Amino acid sequence: MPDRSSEALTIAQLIEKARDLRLDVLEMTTRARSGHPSSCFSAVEIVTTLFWGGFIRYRNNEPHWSARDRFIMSKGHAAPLLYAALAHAGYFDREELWRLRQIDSPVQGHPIQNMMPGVEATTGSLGQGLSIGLGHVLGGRLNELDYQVFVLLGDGECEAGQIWEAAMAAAHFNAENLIAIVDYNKYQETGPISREMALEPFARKWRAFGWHVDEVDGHDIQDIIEKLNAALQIKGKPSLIIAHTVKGKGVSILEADYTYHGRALTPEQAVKAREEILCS
Ligand SMILES: Cc1ncc(C[n+]2csc(CCOP(=O)(O)OP(=O)(O)O)c2C)c(N)n1
Ligand SMILES: [Mg+2]
Repeated sequence: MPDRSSEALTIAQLIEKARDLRLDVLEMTTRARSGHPSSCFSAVEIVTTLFWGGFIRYRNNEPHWSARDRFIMSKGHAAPLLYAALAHAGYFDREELWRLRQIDSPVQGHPIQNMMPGVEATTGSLGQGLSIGLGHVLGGRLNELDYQVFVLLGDGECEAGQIWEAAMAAAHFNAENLIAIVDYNKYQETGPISREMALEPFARKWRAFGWHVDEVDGHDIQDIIEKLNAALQIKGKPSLIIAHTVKGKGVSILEADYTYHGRALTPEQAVKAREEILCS
């Protein structure tokens, strides 16, 4: 199996890739006139680093390669970001992205397992992805495969009870091949996390559940690389990385107003957003 770091892009290339993914998500959701661009933008650097920082080992021509690392987009409403990453990773033609949310399109508004190559899990009903990830870890153990499982969670998603059931189980099973990353953008659908249902003291809760916990600036690719490398070294317990992010990162209109959750930009707004992304 290839060494993770051997396939990594440079930091400058990763920043460029992140910009390309943001632009594609913007284009997809603007054309579809729906979707969750702000939920994608907070996670762009995390997903970019996982795919091209040398962390996820995959074969785009063999999506079911048994030893592949698994990436579960548990916050399934960020599907456009997942599809953009998979297209850039060569799983399918980038033209497919423009079919987002069309009737009978396989590029559905939320990911459906195997409907597009590389989509590992059906998600969108929040709270399930960590359990799915743990299932993959336990399956790998049974099959004597040492792959890594990465799960991307939303912070609002962590208000769901099943997350904590999975957290407890993962620690019980010493799931050291499980790394969960929380996109801690401080907002869920209807408002600030602190108002709707506070998570703090968040890190302490996960530690109390038996996890290794680290925190990261979720838009600083170098920092993400370091924290992922540290998590890969942890033995005997699962790892959680709390990524502090900005919802809508890179587009001022989205950063400024959480009510844009689940709303695409108009074509006119998108022109300005594109300029902002290109200038960032
Ligand atoms: C079980 C469930 N309940 C409610 C929803 C509706 N919903 C979609 S996105 C969302 C907010 C999620 O917030 P967060 O996890 O913080 O994601 P963000 O968009 O901030 O990245 C909600 C409540 C859902 N998809 N699934
Ligand atoms: Mg959130």
